[in-house]
Amino acid sequence: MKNILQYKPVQEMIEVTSNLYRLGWDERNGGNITYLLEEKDVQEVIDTKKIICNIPMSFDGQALAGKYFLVTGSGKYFKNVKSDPENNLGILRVAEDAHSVDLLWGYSDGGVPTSELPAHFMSHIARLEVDPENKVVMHCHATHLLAMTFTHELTSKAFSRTLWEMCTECLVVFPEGVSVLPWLIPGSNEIGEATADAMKNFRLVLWSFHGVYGAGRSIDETFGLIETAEKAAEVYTYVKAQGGVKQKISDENFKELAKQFGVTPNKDFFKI
Ligand code: 2HA
Ligand code: ZN
Repeated sequence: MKNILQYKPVQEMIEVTSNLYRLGWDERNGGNITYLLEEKDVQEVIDTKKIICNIPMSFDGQALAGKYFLVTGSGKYFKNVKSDPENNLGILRVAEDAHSVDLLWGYSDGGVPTSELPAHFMSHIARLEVDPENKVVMHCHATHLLAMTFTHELTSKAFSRTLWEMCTECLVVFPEGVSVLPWLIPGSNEIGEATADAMKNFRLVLWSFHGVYGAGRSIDETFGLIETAEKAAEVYTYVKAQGGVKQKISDENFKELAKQFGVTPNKDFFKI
């Protein structure tokens, strides 16, 4: 057996939670991450036949039955993942009954997976249908995006247009835009279903007055996606503080950009 602390997904999880904490996007127990793992890799670091405990889920995870995930713990602080990964992270396998998970490693003080497991697993199911290589779902309380949900019009179209206009790179990084959800109760199946529904068409979903969800093929890609949108929201904050927009990236510029980088902006938000 290889040392689990040398296992790349565990190392990546330590690094990204540390970065999210350092950036101030995951205070206290804020934020949660789920990372789909390859069975053969998991078998190299733990005995997958040894089940520590079985933890019920309140929704149907049939599409994920038998799949393995590295998941941040409920009530755990991202600040502490680096110094004690085995307590703050867990490796789970979705049980064959599809309504529970088997804990195979981690949560060493008797903990359980993130309270946002419904939103994460439902989002994985939605993303895997449109991108079989999707591996990561990440939630954090990115400061400027969160602030913008108090001051900006709360439609996906208006929000996406503004973010695209704040940094030239945005249209290239998230041409589909962002989906904006109204305020909903965290941890509920309702917010999970709404997030997953949005994830069929978007990799970035904003939870009004709460934070953001991102999905991607790797930790780097998902973090980079959130980071890019958050940077645009930060620029928006400065632009507002400096007295507002005096000139901007034109629709013509966007068309040239889309052509140059071979991306198709969301047709509902931008006419090419
Ligand atoms: O886990 O961020 O949305 C803490 C949260 C809930
Ligand atoms: Zn949250």
